[in-house]
Amino acid sequence: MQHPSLKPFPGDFLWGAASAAYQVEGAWNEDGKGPSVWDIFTHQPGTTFKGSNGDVAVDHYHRMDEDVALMAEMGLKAYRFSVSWPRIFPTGRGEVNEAGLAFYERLIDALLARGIEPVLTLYHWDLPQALQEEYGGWEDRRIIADFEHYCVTLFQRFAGKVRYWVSLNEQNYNLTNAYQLGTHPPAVQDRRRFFAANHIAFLANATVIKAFRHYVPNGLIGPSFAYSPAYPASGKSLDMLAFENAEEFTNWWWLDAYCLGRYPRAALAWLEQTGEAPAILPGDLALLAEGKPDFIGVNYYQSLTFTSNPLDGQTMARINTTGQKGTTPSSGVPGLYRTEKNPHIETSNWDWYIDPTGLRIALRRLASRYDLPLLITENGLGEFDTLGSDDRINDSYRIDYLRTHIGACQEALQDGVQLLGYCAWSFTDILSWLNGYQKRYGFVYVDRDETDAGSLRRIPKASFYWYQQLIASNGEKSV
Ligand code: BGP
Repeated sequence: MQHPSLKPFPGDFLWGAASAAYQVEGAWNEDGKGPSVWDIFTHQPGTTFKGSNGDVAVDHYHRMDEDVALMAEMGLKAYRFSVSWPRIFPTGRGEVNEAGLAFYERLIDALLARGIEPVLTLYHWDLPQALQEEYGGWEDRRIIADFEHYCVTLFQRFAGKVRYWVSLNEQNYNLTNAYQLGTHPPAVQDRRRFFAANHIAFLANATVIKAFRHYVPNGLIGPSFAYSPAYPASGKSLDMLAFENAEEFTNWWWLDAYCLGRYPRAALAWLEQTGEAPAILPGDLALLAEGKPDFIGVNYYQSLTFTSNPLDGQTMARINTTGQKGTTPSSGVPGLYRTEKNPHIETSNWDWYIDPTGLRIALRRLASRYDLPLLITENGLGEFDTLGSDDRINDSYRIDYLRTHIGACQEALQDGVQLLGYCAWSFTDILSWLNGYQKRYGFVYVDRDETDAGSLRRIPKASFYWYQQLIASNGEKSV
């Protein structure tokens, strides 16, 4: 569709930016916080880029007032952050740690005082280590009650202050790394265990959404999903079939479970034949149907292109974590699909495709299939940034990325998509889980690297001032 003209963004559009607890807070063992699986994992040699970890991160825990002041200066309308479960329940359950709740209450109050809408993520991967050790975390159904208790504690405390809630962040990406690639804790490589843990996470997600209806009747809740829309490598029928396989196994498997309360048929049939299908107990599907979201949180970074893959073909491969362009191998599932280079789309230094039209396609596919409002909970460009001798960071490549992707949002709105807002990833520079501090995403530069916590000084980049203008003009001024 080529629209002759575009309507302006809605007046209440949420112009935002995002972060996650482990990636910004630091203070990993302060004020009663218990260890998360990431605290333990990153302290083991060889697990992350140059041994980087979130012990200090960008010290947001101690610099929260300064960070919120910068958000206000920028004119943000929304700030998405996550709560660290082991800050609230150091061992996952039992006694609540009031100091943890108080930290988030101060953050929420500081945001509200400046007219910034808090968007609270309940789970951005930092599972309490105690629950991992006690019963294997997401592999045991006992986690459902513990997760519900933790979430209800937050619902009760913040119901009157927080309207937008995200349940699980990128269950698809996190559990694929945790149980297929072995690159996130607990570093397992076992597809059967992957599908089993993933099923339990769906049940936990539906359970807290059900509880949410009772405790936060005026709020809105949904999961954030890492959506890379699939493309076929060519018009050949077998590439089209591979693309259908990829869409069904890497996307609809999650989104159908969240939004329709069931698994896609062909994918489930395949997994039943390979013996990898999760155990679906009586009552599970009814629970999924009772816990459907109000919106879908969309984390969009890139599209992916697929071709066919024989039964003895390409298996899953690890992502580029160095920023050396052109080093990402093909990755796939034998008998289903494998990724293929797309020669038509340029990439970042980490080989992520820069594809704004892919975002429009993503939003339209989701809106048409699920008929739900969408909220972009992450979108941004991870790149090397250089701090100039004049203390400036001219990240024009990031501005180009954001401008074109926000343009795609405006076109998607014209296409009929109900888009509530756009949260760029990320507000400040942050710890990238597997890429250290060199892969920067922020509007605000933070002076530190992998080995040295540095001065942690905050320096707004050129993109900061660009986004400030864009917000002030409600999306009109994207010069
Ligand atoms: C998403 C995560 C974020 C963030 C982002 C960028 O998967 O939800 O937490 O890390 O991706 O990823 P990366 O840091 O690997 O570049």
